[in-house]
Amino acid sequence: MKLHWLVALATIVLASSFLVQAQPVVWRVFSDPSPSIDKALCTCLSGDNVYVIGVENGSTGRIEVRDKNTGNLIKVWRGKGEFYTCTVTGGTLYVGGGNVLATFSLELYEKGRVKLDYAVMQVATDGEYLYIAGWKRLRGNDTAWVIEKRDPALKLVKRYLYNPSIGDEWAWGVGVNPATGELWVVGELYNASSKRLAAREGRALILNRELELQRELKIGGEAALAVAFDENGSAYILTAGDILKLSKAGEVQVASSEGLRPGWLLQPERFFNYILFRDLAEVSYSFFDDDDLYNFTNRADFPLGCGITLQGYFYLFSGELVDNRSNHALYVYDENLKNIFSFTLGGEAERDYEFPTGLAVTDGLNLYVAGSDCAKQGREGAKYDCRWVVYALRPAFPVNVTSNAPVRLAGAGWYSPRETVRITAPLTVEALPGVRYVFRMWKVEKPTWSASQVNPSLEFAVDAPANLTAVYARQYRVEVVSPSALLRSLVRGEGWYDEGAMATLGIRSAEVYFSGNTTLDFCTNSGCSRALFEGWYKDGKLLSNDLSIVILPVNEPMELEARWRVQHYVSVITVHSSAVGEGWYDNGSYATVKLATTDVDAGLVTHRFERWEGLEAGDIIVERGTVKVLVNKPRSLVAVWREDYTRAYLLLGLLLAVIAVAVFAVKARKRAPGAR
Ligand SMILES: [Ca+2]
Ligand SMILES: [Ca+2]
Repeated sequence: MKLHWLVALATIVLASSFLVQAQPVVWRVFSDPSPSIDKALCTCLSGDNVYVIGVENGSTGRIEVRDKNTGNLIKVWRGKGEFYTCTVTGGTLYVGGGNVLATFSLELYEKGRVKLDYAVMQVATDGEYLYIAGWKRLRGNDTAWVIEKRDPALKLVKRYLYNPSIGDEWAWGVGVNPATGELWVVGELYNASSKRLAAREGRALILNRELELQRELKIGGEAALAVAFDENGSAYILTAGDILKLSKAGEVQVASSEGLRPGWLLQPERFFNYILFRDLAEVSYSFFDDDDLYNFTNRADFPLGCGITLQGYFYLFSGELVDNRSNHALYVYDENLKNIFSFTLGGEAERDYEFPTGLAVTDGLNLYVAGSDCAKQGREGAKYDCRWVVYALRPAFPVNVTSNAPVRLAGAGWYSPRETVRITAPLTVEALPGVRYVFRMWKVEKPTWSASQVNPSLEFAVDAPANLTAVYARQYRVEVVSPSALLRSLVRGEGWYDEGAMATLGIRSAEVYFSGNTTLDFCTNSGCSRALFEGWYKDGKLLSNDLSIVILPVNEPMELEARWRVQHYVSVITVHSSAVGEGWYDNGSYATVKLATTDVDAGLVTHRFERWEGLEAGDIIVERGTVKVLVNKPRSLVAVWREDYTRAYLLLGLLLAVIAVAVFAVKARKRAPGAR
């Protein structure tokens, strides 16, 4: 049991070691000071602190200061004022909301506040002065943009009023272009003289820091809500339906091609409420007073979200609709405003997540943003309970690594933009016997393009989410079983084949002569073997007896048998008599070698068979002169004969006896002369 746990733990450790530690959410904290509506509406940065401003319990101002690195709460301020915009400069936190501007020390001691005669929408700073954009109701339905420059003590330096029509003009955002030092103010013209003829138009103004108008830009048919800049001074304008990128001179360069589709970024219900509210605002305008102004802005929290640029990307914090509920989501746009990535930040069932419209902030490394999530409370969900949600996020893209081969490749995980991915795929992956995978290419798929490379070592700088696939060809081994290495060497076409490919196997010749391990062009009998091709077999069944065979498709490991009839030559040499049995015999059989006669009479001498030279273990002597030879290789038998001289000796003896008798007779005649 313990071992199982250890194994499981080891597996988890192994699995997690393949993830690069750069997940987007550095921290996320909640703040829920009341059982009612608590909403975070803006974030600001200073040193190691992140300031989050918003409201608690519906309408009480709330400012939190948190540790930038951990999200831990350091201090809270509560008081009068519904603040929804902030900026920090010169050791002072400036906040604005409704018709109030207030200053705080970085330790959240209030230093002062001024009451304005207009509704403040957003504040920005050039590090020296404060710039405020808002709008003011002049008379009836005639409103105008108000742009103000104030010193660090909030003393008014200059005001610019923009009122091109007798209808409504609302300024929603302001920013100082870091490249030009110019002031950009964005907003809209809303001519509501009649419901049917209501016309909306986005506008941006470029002013110098003396608040002198430089350019007046038309920004499509939607309200321009916020403006952010990159290091080069390009402006990113968030509108109610789009993101636009403009040069620092104010030329529109590109618009987010797919637009911010209602139902995707704009939650339909809230969008509808927003439209409805705008219509209501039109008819009830005359009842608005200064307090109504900031109720209006507070309640008309556009569902669009907030954005910021960092290192060539535009990050939009907005919602995504899941099962009719909204989650917090991050959308990443590349420099051409192509949406290359979206990431769900958080969402719990039965809660609605939203971000305020405006700007997120960055310290060059992380992004900081605050929003809220709400749940219906009470009988029939009549009441809303919301809480703050604050995030620190590290821009990162997921890199997925997969393969069609059973191989585990390291390198998947989250990568920061421009971080280098390095993965090397093994050239071959062994699988089951007779099955292997051979690397073919890397397929690199990104949101805007895809490419492939055949080099197994992949290295590139991450600039978007990427799906990396190591593409392998599945191969099967086609093997040929042959009786010997020599015969196997005659087979062509054995080896690995891609799945589905065609394999052609062949034998060079149907008849092969050889001696030992050497093939011969011809054979002079003694010491020879030969093989006669009989056909291709699989699992003992004949497939073909042609010299070559085609397998199509190869879709499994295969073992074919090249069946041969192997024979050896049995040679018999005898100097006397004659022998039968010389010739070709199947390997493993017995050859019967027999002398015609074992004794050869040659006059005075008789040749007598004595033995066979060349016998080996396994041979069987049947009788004198007859032997069964085991043919497991070429065999050579030589009959050994013995000469039998018995007859010659006998004849010699007889001859000698005859001679002796003759000599005796001659001598006897000489001794008796008168015998005649
Ligand atoms: Ca609450
Ligand atoms: Ca006007």
